[in-house]
Amino acid sequence: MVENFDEWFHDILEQADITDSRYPIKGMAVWRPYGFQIRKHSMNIIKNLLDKDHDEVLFPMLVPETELAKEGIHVKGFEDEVYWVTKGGQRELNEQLALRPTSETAIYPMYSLWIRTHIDLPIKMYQIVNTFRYETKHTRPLIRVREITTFKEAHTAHATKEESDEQVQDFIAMYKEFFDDLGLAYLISKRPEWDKFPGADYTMAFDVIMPNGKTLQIGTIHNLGQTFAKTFDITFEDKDGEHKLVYQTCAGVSDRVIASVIGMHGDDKGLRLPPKVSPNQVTIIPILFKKGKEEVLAKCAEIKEQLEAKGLRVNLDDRDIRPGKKFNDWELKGTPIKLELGPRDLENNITIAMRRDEEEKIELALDDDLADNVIKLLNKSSENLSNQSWTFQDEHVKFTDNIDEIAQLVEAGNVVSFRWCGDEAIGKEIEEKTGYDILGIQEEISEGKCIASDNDAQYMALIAKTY
Ligand code: PR8
Repeated sequence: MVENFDEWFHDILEQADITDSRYPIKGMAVWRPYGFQIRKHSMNIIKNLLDKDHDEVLFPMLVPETELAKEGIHVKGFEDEVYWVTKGGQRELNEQLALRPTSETAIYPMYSLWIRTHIDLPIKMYQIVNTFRYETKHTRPLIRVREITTFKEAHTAHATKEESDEQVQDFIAMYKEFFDDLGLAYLISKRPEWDKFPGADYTMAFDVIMPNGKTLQIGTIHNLGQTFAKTFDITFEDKDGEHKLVYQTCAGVSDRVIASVIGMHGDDKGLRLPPKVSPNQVTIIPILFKKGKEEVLAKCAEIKEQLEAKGLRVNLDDRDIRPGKKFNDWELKGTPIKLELGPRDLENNITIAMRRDEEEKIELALDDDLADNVIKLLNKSSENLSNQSWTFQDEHVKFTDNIDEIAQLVEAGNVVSFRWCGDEAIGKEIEEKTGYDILGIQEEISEGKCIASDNDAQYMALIAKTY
């Protein structure tokens, strides 16, 4: 799987009924029922986190060209990626309309109307929408799509720069919680100047390391400073009656999060889904013989009810096919726990539990504690997936002081950390020489020399092969 991860990833999406890429537009796939459930559960997690502190809104999908074009740096960053609506029926539109690639230019003109005085601040809103980007790099389902179907974008405005910096930290904490729930290990870095969001003062990014060693950016938080406030005239009257520009931030995560869940946890047999997002947390597989069939099925239905009463998502696979096929299907689809029940188990009043993340088979008594015991196993499974991800990451970040060693380490499937002076020209030189991307800086340091110059090092930085 590690050797041909891209192929594995492509195949598993089809085999496990996640998405179907045969839709006749490049970069746009169909969510199939099983994938849609994973999408729904993961969306609910982030939605609940956002709901604590943000108001949900919904803006139109079309943005007038005049608004999109207002913020020069921003539009430059997106101009090659915008889809345009130019006609209404047979008529050319007076003004062409952009399909939002992201919604700054849709939202901020309205913020300018809504924000009047300091009591309107902070404003914290989010929406979960589809956005469109005419990506020119190789498209891949979930990873680089032209229609992002679950773009969770949050937009905030504040009275002071300090508050906006705090907001960035709050988003980081929120995304950590989200990714922790999915058992994903992540690297956090401050993107280099040349790779920040168009129009941002600075960008903080979360990256995961996929099994083939390539990194995937799965979430970004941008401090927008006052750039958009100036462009869209977003001002407020402060306590002293003075008119001031707001400070803004925005943050976003996409379908890529699901790609990471699939990629980071999967194995040769298929998906290994974290219980929090798995469509079925438990799949019950009856082992049926002619004799005692009714009793076994009745008991399975009873177990299903017992577990559902504790809030679990349970599937009873009573399809008329061989149990072996059912086991394979659910291995492939990654149900965290399978419960097997045959006539002999029924006689012994037990069921055999199998965790997808481990080989071990566990006997559970069919008593009142069954649901609690299953929940314990689910928790262990979550924890194990998370530990495995973090261990993988720890083993795949390697430090070097020698620029000539970077290629060898990256080609062996690692992300490389190195000391850097922070100079942009030197940074670009490092990228050019190695052919990889600097993800960003992890922390400030005060020891050692830059890997590529005589300058003192300022930062510990990361470089990788990226998606
Ligand atoms: C913003 N504005 O837009 P960002 N396919 C899948 N996922 C993608 C793609 C793609 N083609 N492009 C980006 N992403 C800001 C923040 C509102 C919200 C994912 O930021 O352009 C990446 O994981 O950095 C990225 O981190 C996230 O969307 C946000 O996009």
